[in-house]
Amino acid sequence: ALAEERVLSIQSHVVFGYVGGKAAVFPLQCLGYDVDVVNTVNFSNHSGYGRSGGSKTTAEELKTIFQAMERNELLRPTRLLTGYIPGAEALSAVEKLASKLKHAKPSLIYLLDPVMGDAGRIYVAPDVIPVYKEMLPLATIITPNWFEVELLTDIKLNDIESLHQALEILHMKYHVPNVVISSIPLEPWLAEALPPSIRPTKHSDSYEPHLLCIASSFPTASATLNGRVLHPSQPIVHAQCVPLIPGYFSGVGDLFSALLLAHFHPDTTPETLHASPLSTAVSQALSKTHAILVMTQAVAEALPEEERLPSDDELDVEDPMRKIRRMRG
Ligand code: PXL
Repeated sequence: ALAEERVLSIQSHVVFGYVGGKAAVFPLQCLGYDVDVVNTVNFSNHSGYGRSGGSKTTAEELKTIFQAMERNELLRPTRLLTGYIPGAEALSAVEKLASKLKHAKPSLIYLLDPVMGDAGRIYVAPDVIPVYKEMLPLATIITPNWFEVELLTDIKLNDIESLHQALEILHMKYHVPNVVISSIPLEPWLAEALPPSIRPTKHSDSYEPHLLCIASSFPTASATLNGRVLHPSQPIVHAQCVPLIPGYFSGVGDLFSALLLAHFHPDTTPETLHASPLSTAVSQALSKTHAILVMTQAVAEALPEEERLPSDDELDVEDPMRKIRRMRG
């Protein structure tokens, strides 16, 4: 079946480096998917650098591309992946396409990554927020980070109660069946709230730096536990901690979302309370993303100092370790 699977990927293109489509398309192809690629921007590099050159694809240009594809009968994805789309008008054009595809083919698997910002910094036009809220009911899976969950739900996440509330809004108000929040900085209050079985060990009163990944899904009518049918009244939440790899990486979220979409097989993965199509895909995406980061870090460390470009200072970004320490106070 995989041979016939076709992903339509709508996200950014950068010449240098691996974010957006550059991070997503090759892994999807390696996993056997045909990938149709729409570039939402054509930039020299990602926005973490002080400057970049290039242009955004206008809403008109996107509509022209979608229209021509439709007329030529080239619009036939089984899966849709959307990422960095920096303006509201362009995002509305993508919304119309997603809606058309979903209604024409209800089995379409749509992974919507609401790329808006990270750690309190928004890097798209803020008027995309209401458009993303409107698009949520079309999605099969969404992959917001911690900050993007706050923007989508208008809930400040500062305890387990607010996290539950935010998940409830995404599932019940916006009807998103699968929500994955990856790379949550594991602050002490969050670590304390985890079941001991997944809590990292404590060394001299503090936890080793970890990121938490949460996958929350609504069981479908056919979900079972020990042979008994589960009733879809409560979401099933899986959580996993991964050791934080120190350093600054870009495009990790884009890579993770692509891998998650590639490994999500709702028709062939059994659904139980312990494992679901979502949790199975998340654990594969997490382990592969982690392996790639370990190799990336090893390559960076082997380079002579002056070639380790771009450095954090040049990028004007904060080291995630420092960020976690700052957030912990
Ligand atoms: O990784 C998200 C992303 C994708 N595409 C472009 C970006 C960013 C984040 O900065 O700048 C162009």
